Amino acid sequence: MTSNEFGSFSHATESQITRLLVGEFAGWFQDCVETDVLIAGGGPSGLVCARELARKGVKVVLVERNNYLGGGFWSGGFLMNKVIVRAPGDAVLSDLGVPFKEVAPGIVVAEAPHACSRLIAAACEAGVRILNLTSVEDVVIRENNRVAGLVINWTPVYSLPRQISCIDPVAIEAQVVVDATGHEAAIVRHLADRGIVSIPGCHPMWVEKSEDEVVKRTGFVHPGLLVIGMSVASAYGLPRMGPSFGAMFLSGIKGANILLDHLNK
Ligand code: 48F
Repeated sequence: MTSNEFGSFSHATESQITRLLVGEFAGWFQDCVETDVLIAGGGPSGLVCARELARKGVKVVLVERNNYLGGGFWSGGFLMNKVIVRAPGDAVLSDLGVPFKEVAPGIVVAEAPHACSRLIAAACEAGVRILNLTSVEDVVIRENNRVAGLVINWTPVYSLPRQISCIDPVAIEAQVVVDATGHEAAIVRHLADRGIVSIPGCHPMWVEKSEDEVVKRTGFVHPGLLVIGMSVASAYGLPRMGPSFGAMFLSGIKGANILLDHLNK
């Protein structure tokens, strides 16, 4: 046994650590493969929606292709780490316990790292199951093209040379899928590629119009598939909004409320 200034670390062997990791992950992942709500994208809208649902007792799995969560919420735009939120979106910052100051009537600014890390922690504390470094590569379809889940693979697989990356994906089934993949609207796009829906893409910037419209149009875009956040703008051809985050929060909350009704929770 070795020791240090704080005492000695508990006993462990290398094989034991490996076995514990595999066992814990396998059991946890088994529980993820069937869920109430499956959210693609861990940006501000996806995290707010996931937290809201999980804290009301809904089983939520969130899939994020990056190693880190937060999407565009780590920076307020143009590599500046302050985030702007227009009222009434600031209520979400208050709820998360994020400090902010009012810099113009109804416009507040917060530190992006503080706001983003609080939001991630809140989603984890609510019980959201998170699969990071995991990319959505397709949708699962049932009768009448209802979206019934997502096809996923580990993100690093897509960086491998093709000759060594013939690795089949796996799938997660869900009662409802949420597209929170931002401007890409990656899940809606999988349907559009098959001619099942159309996707106009977002229009040029107009913050005042965009934030209201994104919240208003948040909802089901197809059976089994709900859009929130900037995916709404891409799905409906709405203007983009730039670095203003109130609509991302309120779209996430509206999406969660629609799903609570839908799932009778
Ligand atoms: O882009 P993102 O932050 O989307 P959002 O929640 O918020 C948009 C704002 O950040 C900002 C804005 C308005 O304020 O214009 O851009 O709508 O987060 C989207 C997340 O989805 C992930 C991506 O890595 C990001 O973290 N994502 C995108 N495609 C996939 C994905 C995919 N195919 N599989 C898994 N994750």
